[in-house]
Amino acid sequence: MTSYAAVDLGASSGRVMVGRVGPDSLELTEAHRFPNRPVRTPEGLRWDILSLYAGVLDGLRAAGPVDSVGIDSWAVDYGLLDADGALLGNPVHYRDTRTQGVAEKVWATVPAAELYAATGLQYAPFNTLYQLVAARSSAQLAYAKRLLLIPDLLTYWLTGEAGTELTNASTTQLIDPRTGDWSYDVAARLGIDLDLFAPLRRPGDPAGLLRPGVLEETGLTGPVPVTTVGSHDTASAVAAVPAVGERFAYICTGTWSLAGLELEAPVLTAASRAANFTNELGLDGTVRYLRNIMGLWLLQECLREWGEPDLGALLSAAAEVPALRSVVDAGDAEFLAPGRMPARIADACRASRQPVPRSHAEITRCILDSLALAHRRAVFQARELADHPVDAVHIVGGGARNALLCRLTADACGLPVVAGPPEAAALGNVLVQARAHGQVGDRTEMRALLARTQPLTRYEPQGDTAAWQAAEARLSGL
Ligand code: LFR
Repeated sequence: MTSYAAVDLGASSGRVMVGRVGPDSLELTEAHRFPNRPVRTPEGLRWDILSLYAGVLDGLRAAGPVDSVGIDSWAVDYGLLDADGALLGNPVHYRDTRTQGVAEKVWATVPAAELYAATGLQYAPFNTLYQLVAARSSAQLAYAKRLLLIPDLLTYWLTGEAGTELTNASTTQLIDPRTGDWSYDVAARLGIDLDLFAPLRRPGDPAGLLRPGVLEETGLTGPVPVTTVGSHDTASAVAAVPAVGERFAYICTGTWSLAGLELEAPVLTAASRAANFTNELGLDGTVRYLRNIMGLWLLQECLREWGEPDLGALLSAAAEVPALRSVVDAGDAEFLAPGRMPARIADACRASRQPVPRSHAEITRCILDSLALAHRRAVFQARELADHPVDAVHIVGGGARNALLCRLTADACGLPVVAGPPEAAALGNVLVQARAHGQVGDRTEMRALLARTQPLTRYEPQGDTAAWQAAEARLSGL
């Protein structure tokens, strides 16, 4: 048995998991879980990166002896370092408003169609490219000598070595998905200095050894290597989709729903751009062809406002509410910012002349119906735009535990849903480390090991297809 520590940071919590891998076994246990609480400072919404780093150290201490460590987190955000390697300020949260109106400025220099053809990335206001243009005249950026994406920053603090992991770099909108190298032309035209980025590294590459100070603080005995994994959490989660064959779609659920396909090559067509599909990079040169859907963020924000009621009871009550009474566009950037979520959902229903959900159960049902509908839309469009057959939909991540969401997604798509594993990102992180240490083979073997060892639940489609079609038509007409 070999033990790997997987540090997996999500937008609302971080965890350090320990994966134990044997010849035909894979077990995951949680060593430590800690909250991730963004802070609204006078400058805007910021990540509390020091408390996250403290959580990582606590987690490594709780994990005990491990053979390697890997780190993944959400994408696009970064820390800036000065010439001494010291962090300049708290990393800006991707939900901060600084990028409002920036895209239009960027498109005046590099038209949106050209940007898509060069980078294959969906439009999202928070892509690193827009964040860097928003920060253009800031003192911090002027002083910065190094930019490290969040998992690369934590790796740097753990090992002293700086790199830019490719799957996460592909979310910056500065990478060409055909070559896996920087999009030099786009960067030059927008005045973005690519020298800020440390050299690219790929999942499986060594990322240094835990520094003596880290060993001391965590009680670990060295040497302990840090191994580069798919450091974008979604890349790690897709690596852990327990699919057999290639005819599958996946939905990585958590704060976001990332719904799409694993492809061998990017789809850079005008139709794909119009549908706002992204071509992010995955393991072994694969493309994560997917769309961002607001996801369980909609529900998390309501729960926060309602004082965190019991989720199980709420979901049971939501299951009893009549289906598809009101739906909102769960892909709408209107829902990106935090705050007043129940009211914003009610407003969206009112504006589209649908019944306004009032009780907690009704609002929850509206959210889950809307998510299932957005899942359907993304799976159907991806299948068509990439001309790729889909026999089953895999739901991985936290939403795999939400039976109502899984059932509604199966019904909406008219396809079987295979739900699990819920800790897909951590498992993908562990498996890439295991692979780098020669313990598992290629992606197919990794997936087969997951399918054999992880409990999965299958949902056969049962719903009324016509009702979902009608809801889709209603939504398209909004
Ligand atoms: C999911 C995720 C998405 C990315 C969003 C923002 O955790 O990484 O893939 O679009 O967060 O970084």
